Amino acid sequence: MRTAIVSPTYNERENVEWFLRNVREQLPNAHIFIVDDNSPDGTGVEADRLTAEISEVTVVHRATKDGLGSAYRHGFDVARAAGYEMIVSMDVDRSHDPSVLPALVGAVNDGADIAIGSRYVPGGGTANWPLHRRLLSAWGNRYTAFVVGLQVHDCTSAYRAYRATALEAIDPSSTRADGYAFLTELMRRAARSGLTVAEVPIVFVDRQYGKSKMSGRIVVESMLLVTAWGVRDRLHRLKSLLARRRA
Ligand SMILES: Nc1nc2c(ncn2[C@@H]2O[C@H](COP(=O)(O)OP(=O)(O)OP(=O)(O)O)[C@@H](O)[C@H]2O)c(=O)[nH]1
Ligand SMILES: [Mg+2]
Repeated sequence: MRTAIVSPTYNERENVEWFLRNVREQLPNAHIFIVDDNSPDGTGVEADRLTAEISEVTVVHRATKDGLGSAYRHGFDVARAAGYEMIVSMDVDRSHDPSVLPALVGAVNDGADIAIGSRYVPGGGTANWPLHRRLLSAWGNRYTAFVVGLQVHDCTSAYRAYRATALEAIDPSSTRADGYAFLTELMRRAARSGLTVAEVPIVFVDRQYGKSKMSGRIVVESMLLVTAWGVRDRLHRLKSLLARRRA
């Protein structure tokens, strides 16, 4: 399958060259789209310079920082319009190990609609994350899976491979959330569309270079949205149950 990698960047100057070289080594034929939001540290300029040395790289420049969700939505649209049959989403900050790429892409080639790089299946985990971050992520995921009724163990991992037809069914452009909630919303839609999801174990490595864009606002956005979806789904079920009784 013709494959594209979509990777948003904001101030990843210390990471972008490492990222491009390692992804190129793992998947020699995949096209890489970097979506840069005019990083003040010059990540976009550095990525442009590297296109001369590393094949099949396109840098998509956007004028202002508009959030991770928005950058992924934009990158997915660009890759789909270019006709790629499989689209991988991946962070640039070295948290997503490029050596997992063949397994991730392999799972979609073997028939899955979506393959998730998962921290919460046997063999997966997190390296050098502080305790509060580990607990927040692990319990956030359990809470989300329970409330939204997902069978997936890691619904906030951004490291994923999608069949283009799966993205079409999910329609990411019509989502609004920005942080983890964006990733969860895509999984919720995938489940509703009956798409098959495979999980490939990953060990998530905390970033060593550059600054985290994680914030309290992102966590709150995610928890509120998940709770609202849970309540809405249950009300919906209750209503159809009552309607059936009355009939
Ligand atoms: N284009 C664009 N990329 C972004 C934006 N925010 C984050 N990114 C990129 O999205 C990826 C994930 O962002 P991170 O800052 O690592 O967020 P995180 O993974 O949730 O948190 P940490 O790993 O703790 O930093 C990285 O490649 C970032 O450079 C944004 O507003 N615009
Ligand atoms: Mg990160």
